Amino acid sequence: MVQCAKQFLHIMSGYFPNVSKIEFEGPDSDNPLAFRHYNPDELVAGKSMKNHLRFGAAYWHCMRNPLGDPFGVGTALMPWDDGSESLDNALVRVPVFFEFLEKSRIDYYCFHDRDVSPEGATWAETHANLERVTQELKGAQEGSGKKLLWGTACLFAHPRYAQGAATAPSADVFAYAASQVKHALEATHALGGAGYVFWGGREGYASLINTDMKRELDHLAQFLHMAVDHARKIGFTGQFYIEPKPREPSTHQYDSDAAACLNFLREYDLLDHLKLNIETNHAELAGHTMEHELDVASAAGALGSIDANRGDQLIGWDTDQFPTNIYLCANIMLRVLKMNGGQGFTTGGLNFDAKRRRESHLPEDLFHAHVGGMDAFARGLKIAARIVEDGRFDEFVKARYASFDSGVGAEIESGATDLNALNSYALGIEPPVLDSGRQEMLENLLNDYL
Ligand code: XUL
Ligand code: CO
Repeated sequence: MVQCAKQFLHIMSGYFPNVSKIEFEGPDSDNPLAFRHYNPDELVAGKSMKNHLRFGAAYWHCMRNPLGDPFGVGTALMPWDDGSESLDNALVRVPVFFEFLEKSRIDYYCFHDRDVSPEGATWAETHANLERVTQELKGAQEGSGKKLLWGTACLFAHPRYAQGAATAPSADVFAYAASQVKHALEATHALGGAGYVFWGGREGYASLINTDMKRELDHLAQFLHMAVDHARKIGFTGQFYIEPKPREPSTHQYDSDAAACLNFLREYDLLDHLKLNIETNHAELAGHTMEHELDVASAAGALGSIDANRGDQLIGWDTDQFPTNIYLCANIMLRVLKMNGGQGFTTGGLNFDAKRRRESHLPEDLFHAHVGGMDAFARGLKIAARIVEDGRFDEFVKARYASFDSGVGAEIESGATDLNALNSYALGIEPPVLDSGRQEMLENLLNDYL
């Protein structure tokens, strides 16, 4: 009944009556709800902007984040939402979200199981709720052409996961988590998801005083192997990802950064099955730059997807702000353009894992936030494409390492030499003379492209 009334409201005016479909109006537009740079079908380096960028919206931030903080309750106005954890209310949110995707021209979305469907009175009812909402999402996808970039399971919000999920000290909690992932994976598969993410919610520890780290890591690896095996059984061929983050909610997360994730995947023979989903704010919390994390993942052939947001240098936590820094977006897109041997994203995309500030509580602020992020990345893409096309950075870096292209350098790279041979070689040459690294010259050159 409630659902019918809400749907009637939608037919009358839409859930975002103050916002019409966002159009590309070019850089001179003064319309705050128009794209100045993101022109979805415009070709950049031979491919449409929408196919380069593969923007995704996060169901959790758009539909479920009330914008609360530790000092105050949520401020977000969501007139369609009755605030209940009912299945009816969950079903009401689906067309709201798809109207948002349609009007903002975002082609993909991502969700946790518990963002889209509530826990039931029993565990079986919880699964049934997800199946019901999955049908609704499927219908909405078919009606709109929108696609699922990735799905995931929320293994961190419910009190049963307070001490971890796959790394909990309780085997029954592990079993619940496994059961939850089975269903989340099947929902993702039913929706044609291009990927499935494991972000290590509470897979970490608050203190080592009560923790068997080795055992917990072994369990996490078993868990991921089971997910990979189940994907095979049900025919899911999407890409699995791990999303690194150093802390929050745990004091120490096992997936602390790209290097830690890669080491874990390699140690447990999972590197063929999982790539990394790198998030800007997480990179910063790990004491790295986003560029560093992307390069670490990429060097291992494991860069898969990106959670696009930003942190705040004055605040030490995961603020999940919308990306606006064009310099950073250009540096990110430089790396995306070079992914997968120059193909860019294949399964991945730019998911706005970002939320409005608590002060931006009106529904239309969702649009301002995403339009700004999309325009910032559109500019980043165009800048990056010019840099790649000009080739001056690539030439400089190639020339910097040219001594490894032939002679003794080539022998070092191919493993054809040893310490004795290099000792004789070093004794026979003049002391090495270095060329300048020219960091400042290159920083100036980068600014020229902006
Ligand atoms: C948490 C975070 C998650 C993952 C999905 O910081 O980034 O929302 O992206 O679980
Ligand atoms: Co994220």
